[in-house]
Amino acid sequence: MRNAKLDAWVEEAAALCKPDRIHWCDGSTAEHDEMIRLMVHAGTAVPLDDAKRPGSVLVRSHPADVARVEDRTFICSARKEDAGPTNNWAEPAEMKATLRGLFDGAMAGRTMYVIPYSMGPVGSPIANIGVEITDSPYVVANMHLMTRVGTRVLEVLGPDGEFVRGLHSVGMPLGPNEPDVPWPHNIEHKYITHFPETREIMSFGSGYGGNALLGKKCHALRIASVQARDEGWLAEHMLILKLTNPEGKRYYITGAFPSACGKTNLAMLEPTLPGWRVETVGEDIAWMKLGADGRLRAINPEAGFFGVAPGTSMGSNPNAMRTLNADAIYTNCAITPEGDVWWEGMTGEAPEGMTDWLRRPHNGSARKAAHPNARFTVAARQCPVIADEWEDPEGVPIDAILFGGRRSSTIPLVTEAFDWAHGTFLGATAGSETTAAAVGAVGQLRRDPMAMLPFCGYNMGDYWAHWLSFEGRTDAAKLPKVFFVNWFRKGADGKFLWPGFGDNSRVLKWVTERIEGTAAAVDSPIGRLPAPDALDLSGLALPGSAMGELLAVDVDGWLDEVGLIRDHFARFGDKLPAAMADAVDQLEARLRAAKAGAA
Ligand code: TSX
Ligand code: MN
Repeated sequence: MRNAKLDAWVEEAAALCKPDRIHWCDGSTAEHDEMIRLMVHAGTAVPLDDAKRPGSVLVRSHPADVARVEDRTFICSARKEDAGPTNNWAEPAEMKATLRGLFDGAMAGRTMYVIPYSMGPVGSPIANIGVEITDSPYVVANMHLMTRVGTRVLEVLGPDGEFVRGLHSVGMPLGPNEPDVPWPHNIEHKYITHFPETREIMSFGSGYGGNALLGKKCHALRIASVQARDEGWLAEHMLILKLTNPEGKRYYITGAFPSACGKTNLAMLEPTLPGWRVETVGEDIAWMKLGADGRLRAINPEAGFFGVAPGTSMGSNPNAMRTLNADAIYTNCAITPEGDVWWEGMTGEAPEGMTDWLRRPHNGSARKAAHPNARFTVAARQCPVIADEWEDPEGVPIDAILFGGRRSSTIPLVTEAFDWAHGTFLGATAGSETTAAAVGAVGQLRRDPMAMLPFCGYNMGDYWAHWLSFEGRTDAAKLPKVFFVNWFRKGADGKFLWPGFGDNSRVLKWVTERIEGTAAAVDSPIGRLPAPDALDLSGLALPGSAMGELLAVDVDGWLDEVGLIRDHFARFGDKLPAAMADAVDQLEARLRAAKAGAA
């Protein structure tokens, strides 16, 4: 059973890109093995030691193609204002003309792979089908792990089903006698473009991560956020975790965090509180739709993890380390003489005799062994704490939404929103201080609303209006409770006040008790805070003053924050929903009243 629109589009793409051959992906193990073999023979991949890392390879990219390229990422909506002030915009017809020039003959000497994939369990009412055309076997192998690929998807698509079109090329055609290179890409021209109105993605010149694996950020966030607005649901940059308390009661919590806040670590947490259990439904993206019962239900549209390797260890995330025991693709890590991978933070000391990600000896070098954005790709089903219901086509009912950021001052350990609109405000004002993991100055505050700054496919002001609209779509009591968390507040001595990691289960416990109405909270100008003694600190030896500092509302600090929030909101002009402007006015009024009362 052929899909006529798909056949026509593949024919059109082949006529433009002029590949040597076309391969329709079936998603089989044999096909995956073939992609790995092709990469090994081309010098792209190195097989790892069969005893230490069975079925796994290390890939090293070109040093000029190591991360998403936000300045080369475009939203090509018909109207510029629909892209908004946080996106690069280009006129769709002009961008298509530029891209047609670049894609013309771009796959010469290469194979054009056609990858039918499902974001979400195949056939789920919340899932969505896409097709990526690519000339990169690395992309095919990663898409095998990150999405559901193959024949079953074509069956669900049917003869006239709709799908998101993603055309990708590394942008390096090969002449008749030209040898391939280990990491083909185009050093001069890189374009990651989205056409939200026609549900199309065109990506040229990069083979790396979110630039090239089009199901993830391009489809599941940028295009899907527009589909979600049009159809009344949410496509979010969120983990989904299942939390079970000692009585066996289950809760489902989503969380949006900017990069370098440990989102993957939280999704796979090992609680220090006895009897509590965290299991993973997803660690990067959540698609949430209102169910027949009026509750938000979430699926993880992905099938794998494409995680940042540096910093991942048996200490920070033992369940991620256990997931990586076999059948993983590592990108831009270092390799040991024994054929194992290594990255900064994996173990206390760097092994002797490594070759770094630039293929150079590491001994005695001042350079990092792994690139700071080195990655692992692995199937989610290998995670030892993957939740049984992670592939439930109906999704899981969401009880709470966490927003967070890395903030050394001002923001308390946990704050509960007064209501949905206030929760939307907390998400809209989220920000994080930059770390050494990204380029630029360290410790600068960057606003990253809902952790969606690089991923929202339309005007962020309209996006907040869409969030606000959920209060009118269902009973307010059925919406998840919203919280803001900050694991990174520092004391006067510059040290982290909160131990973080497994002890974050203490905050999650309070969240569930707020859902049940059994834990005490106190109203503050900024939201509801845990009452003294409401957080379970049993077995935790914190210095006497730490809890007070973690939950303190520094009114003057917050009045400064109000000014920063006003600057942030000013970018959105008249697209800023009135409820968001009101929320900042009300916050300021509550802070001024508190200050007058204290004086
Ligand atoms: O992932 C982190 N989480 C969430 C865990 C579920 N990290 C790592 C951030 C980089 C990705 C954290 N770092 C967390 C955290 O909760 N907290 C911190 C800060 C911190 C770092 C080290 C210590 C304590 C706090 N160590 C000691 O106190 C010994
Ligand atoms: Mn992400």
